[in-house]
Amino acid sequence: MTVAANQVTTERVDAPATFLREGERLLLASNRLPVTVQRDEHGVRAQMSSGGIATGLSHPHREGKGLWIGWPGAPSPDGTLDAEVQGALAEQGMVGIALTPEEHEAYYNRTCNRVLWPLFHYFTHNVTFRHDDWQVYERVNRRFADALLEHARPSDIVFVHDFHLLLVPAMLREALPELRIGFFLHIPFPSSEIYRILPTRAAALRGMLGADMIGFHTLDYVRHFRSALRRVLGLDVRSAEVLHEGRRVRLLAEPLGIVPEEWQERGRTPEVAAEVARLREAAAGRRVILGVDRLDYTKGIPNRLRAFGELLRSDPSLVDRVMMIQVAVPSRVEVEEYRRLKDEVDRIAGRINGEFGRPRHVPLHYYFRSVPPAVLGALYQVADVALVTPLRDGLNLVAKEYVAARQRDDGVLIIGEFTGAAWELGEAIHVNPYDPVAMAGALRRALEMSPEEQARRMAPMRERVRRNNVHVWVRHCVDAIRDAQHLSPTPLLAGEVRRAEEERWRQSRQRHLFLDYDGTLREFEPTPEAAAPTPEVLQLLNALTQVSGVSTWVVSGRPPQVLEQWLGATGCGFVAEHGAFLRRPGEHEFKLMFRRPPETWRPLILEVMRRFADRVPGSHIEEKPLGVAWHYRQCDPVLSSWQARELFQHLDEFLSSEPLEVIHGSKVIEVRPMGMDKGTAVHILIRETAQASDFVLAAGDDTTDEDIFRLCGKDALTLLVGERESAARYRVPDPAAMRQLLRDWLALLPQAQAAAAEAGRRR
Ligand code: GDG
Repeated sequence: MTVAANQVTTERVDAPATFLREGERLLLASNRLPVTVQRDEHGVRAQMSSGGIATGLSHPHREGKGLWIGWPGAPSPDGTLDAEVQGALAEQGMVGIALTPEEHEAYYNRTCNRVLWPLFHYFTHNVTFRHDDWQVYERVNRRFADALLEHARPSDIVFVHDFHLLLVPAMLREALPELRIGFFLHIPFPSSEIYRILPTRAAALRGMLGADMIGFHTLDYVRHFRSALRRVLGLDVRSAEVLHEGRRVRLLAEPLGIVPEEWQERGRTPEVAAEVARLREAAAGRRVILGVDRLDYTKGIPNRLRAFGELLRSDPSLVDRVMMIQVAVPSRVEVEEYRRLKDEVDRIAGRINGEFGRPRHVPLHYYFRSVPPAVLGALYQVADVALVTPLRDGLNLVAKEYVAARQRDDGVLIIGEFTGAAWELGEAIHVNPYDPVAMAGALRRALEMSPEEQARRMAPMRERVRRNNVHVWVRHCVDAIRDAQHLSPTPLLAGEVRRAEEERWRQSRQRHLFLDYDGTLREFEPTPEAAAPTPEVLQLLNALTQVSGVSTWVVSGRPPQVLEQWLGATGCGFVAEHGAFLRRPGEHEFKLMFRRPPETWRPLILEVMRRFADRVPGSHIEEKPLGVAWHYRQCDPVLSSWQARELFQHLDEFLSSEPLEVIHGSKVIEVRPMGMDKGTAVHILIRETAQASDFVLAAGDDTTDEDIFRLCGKDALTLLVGERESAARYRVPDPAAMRQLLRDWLALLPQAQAAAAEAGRRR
């Protein structure tokens, strides 16, 4: 992960102009293209549209020499875009996606704007979910993925954006496993408590995990995303990386930047200068407070206007000295909540002007429309105070633009605490947007602030916005996409390597198999007792033990009597209870490999474990001949892993002076005598047969199997079953794949072939 947003300033330098390497192109995908296609008597025209993503990605698009795939803004009744429209878009490096009016309604208006947008912004009461709408959402995501696949070259970097396209990364990954894919969420990722409300929560997370890099604006969103992965998918995410389906997914906290020079330079054009003069004249010496937003309920416009009313009420003399300009850009006007919001804002604005207006002075100038860039630039310059107080906002570019557009170190930024950009803009006045009195207080403070204090606050923010610009942002994202692919975890045993190992196996004379049981030969079950061997497992072990030249050992943490009862008849050798007991092939007794240590510790450990078992429903204690284990599979993943860490720490400290050790295995915390581990046992067995054995295969899924991987010699084929950080050389996905591999390899041996033929003749 990159460093926290508020720590980055001193580390960054201006990015070079380009972030791509030889032969690479950037393929962008977002719901909306940054243009709206319009048809008039002169033909088809593509006109720039405003909004956060359009602002953020236009520069990387121009630099990226690639394509931008998205919806051009007008529904297509027949679900296609004509050649003229695609032609106009192609001229600008864009590809249009067609949406029928019905799709636009179900995918965009309902699923995006009435489920994902409100939910991710904590407006749960605005959420209305319908499964059939989600199917349309899926279908439209598929269309985006197909369009990307149609244009993608292997050397491209595909960068998918925002909550409209959550499923696209996994769709791309499935079709082109090697493709380099990034995903960026521009809105907040909410606390997992809120996220869990989404009925399709697992599918959406899996969709995002198709990417090599998932980017967010703040560390808080990364934290929330990680706990959603733990809680919803049960994934074990301990760092800024997630292992998923054999790949490493990087999680990045990287706030989007702007192009600050554009705002600086725009401020110096004659057009903006004229606009500034006009606005100053209209203000007639009054101080100007500015708000600029899409008219969206997340932006907190009613609260902000009420705070302005509160300010005037608290000090009526201000009426002659200040004015407020609020630009509210029409947005999502087809959605009911947005229409209601407009009515509410109209009413509040009317009330304020009714109460405080004078014949030649209107205190609140409220514009329900978009303004041209030159006017926006002028507004940023004229404003003495920018009031950016969304109730919840992923980042907020307006705050950064205000800072970038200042021509000197003056002006005051007031920013809401629930705005992602507040992290980076630490010198602004921070307010709780739900508290009108605090907001009015912040306004008063801003209006009274000395020029020295303004400069002290504004100068570092201007510098930071200049440095953390969009070029740096895109470079960090693209680097993280590339890096993730280089850091591939333990590779799958496949292709050439598998064929070479197969050959080595076939050519050997003495082969030794050391196989863990739970999670390796047999799938996990909710309780340990339920994981008895299936006929398939028994058949496989029987077949292995009947072939000469193969010696098969089951190496398990299970106590001897369980292995005896379940697998005793197969004729395998056994290492039980993590190396404490041994039974060689053909023997009937388990031998203790250690002198049994005194057991004085047992009642105490049991008491501690019982306390934890009480706290975590579904967990239970297993007493073994030499050790004790606390199992927490099938428990609430968040509560149980938190309690497990606590128990581990507790026991670790408690046992530091005892000849015991505590291990954290797969959903189990276990206390066992020191020095008793699977690796040591296997090491002894390998040493005994060193002369005779020319092929060693060790397979396991758990952290306790790592000891085997480390101690069974560099020539051994070590196999991790599943995925996580491991010392194993290769991995197979799951126990079924492990069994299949053993069956396949068995079939390669002449004795097994002869036995199969014999069996066939007898039938
Ligand atoms: C999403 C997230 C995140 C606004 N009015 C006019 C106008 N604008 C431009 C601004 C700014 C952009 O639109 C608005 O960006 P925001 O960041 O404030 O908001 P969202 O559209 O909600 O964007 C947000 C963003 O994605 C990027 O990741 O920051 O949190 O919600 O650039 O300048 N432009 C013109 N006329 C206007 O009237 N020309």
